[in-house]
Amino acid sequence: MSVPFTTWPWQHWAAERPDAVAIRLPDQSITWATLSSQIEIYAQGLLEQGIKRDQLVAAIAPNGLPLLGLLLATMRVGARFVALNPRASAPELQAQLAQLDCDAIWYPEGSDPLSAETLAEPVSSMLRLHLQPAEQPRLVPVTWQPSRAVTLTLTSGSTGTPKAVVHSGLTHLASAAGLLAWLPFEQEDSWLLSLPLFHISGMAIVWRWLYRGAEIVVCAPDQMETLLMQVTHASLVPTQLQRVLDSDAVASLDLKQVLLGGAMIPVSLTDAARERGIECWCGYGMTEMASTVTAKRANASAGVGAVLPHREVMLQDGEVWVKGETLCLGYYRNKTVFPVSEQAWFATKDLGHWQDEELHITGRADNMFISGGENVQPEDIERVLLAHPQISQAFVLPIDDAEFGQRPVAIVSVSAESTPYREQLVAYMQTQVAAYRRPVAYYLLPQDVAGGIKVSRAQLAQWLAQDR
Ligand code: 4YB
Repeated sequence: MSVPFTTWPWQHWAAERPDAVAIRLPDQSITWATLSSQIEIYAQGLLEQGIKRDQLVAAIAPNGLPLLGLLLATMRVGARFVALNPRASAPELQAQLAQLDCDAIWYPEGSDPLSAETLAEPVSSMLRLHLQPAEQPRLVPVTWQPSRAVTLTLTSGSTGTPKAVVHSGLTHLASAAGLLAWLPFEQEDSWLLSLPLFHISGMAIVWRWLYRGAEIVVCAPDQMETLLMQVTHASLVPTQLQRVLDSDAVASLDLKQVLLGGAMIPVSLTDAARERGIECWCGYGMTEMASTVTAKRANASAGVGAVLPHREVMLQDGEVWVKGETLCLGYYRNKTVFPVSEQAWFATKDLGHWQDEELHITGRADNMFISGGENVQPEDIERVLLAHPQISQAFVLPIDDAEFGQRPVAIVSVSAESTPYREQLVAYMQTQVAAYRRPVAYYLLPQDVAGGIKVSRAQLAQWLAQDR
């Protein structure tokens, strides 16, 4: 990909279309010209507080203008930005900050995500940043160098210990360019920042906006449903779309495209959306590849589409390997960026196959377990459960068993909990899958695990072992 900008993307758009709206908020619009000058002033504010090139700035806040502004101002001074989940507990956040060895931390005035009185070293001596305009404006002596590291994004993967994935402006822009070569997103369109900036799916929205010079719509998480009615584009995980379809808001939507991803996307869901006039795109991607790798307009097939420009996909022994211009610079450890692998290819641990030039994802290699000598792939059973009209979410996990080694149990969300869902599911599964793949127990998905964008299997396993 040839680099599309010779200067910071917002400065490019401020020169090209100064009066066009860049950011829309529930009560205010900001043009590219205003945005660009504000970023200068806030970037100078960071310099005054001592932030330097290559330092790491951590932010703990829900999506909103301050968080987005800090991301842009941090990049502007040549520092690196990492957003952390504001819903994580204080000990979790402190552990992440310590592991990242951050130079500075920002969180909104009035919030106390780290529980200040329990702050311990090294976090207690990290610089506490304020989002403030410069007192004595001066030039920010950092130029746009697209291959420099700009963001870190935590991804938990299968191990549970999050890895910090480093991307440059170039890897992010290559991701945006490739998706937008297929998915129409024009300058008069608006993309809702509908997923958190601490996840690659939220970060990718920012770079599509910067790449196109279109409009981004930013709101607090509790205003999302209202603002969905005022945008042309949104990225959603399948459960979010299900919630939208179940709500009254669906009647007044003006959405042109919804990009889905992050988990298996049931065809029944995209069919139901189309019936309400919402066109869906299905994507498959991961943090290491700056979000989407394959995509397609939703259709009758359960596949995840073909490989987007600037990426490559290869299957080896049934596992998906990826590479390309969107591949991250590496993982961040001990203030150093380590390449994700020795080769150019990254092993996703996802299992897949090609069918009619389309990639199909069948599950993750590391979710497989053995029951009575037979291989059980949980996602195969989950797909059958999800085809049941009452089930909106399904997870299958192993529990230890003296006779079989391990056996599957199912954790589900059902549409009407009052009905005797267990009996129905037992009868249904008897007609659908072989005995060794039938769950030996059914549980309802606990609310505290269901929140957030992705249900963690590690957390579900812990819940099964302790709290059930
Ligand atoms: C899948 C999967 C799929 C991921 N089927 N398993 O902009 C986007 O592409 C987007 C739009 C809406 C919602 C999410 C996204 C994403 O970026 C998702 C990217 C993501 O989930 N990254 S991750 O690092 O947190 O997890 C990656 C893993 O998620 C993959 O390795 C797969 O196991 C799984 N996954 N899309 C089935 N369509």
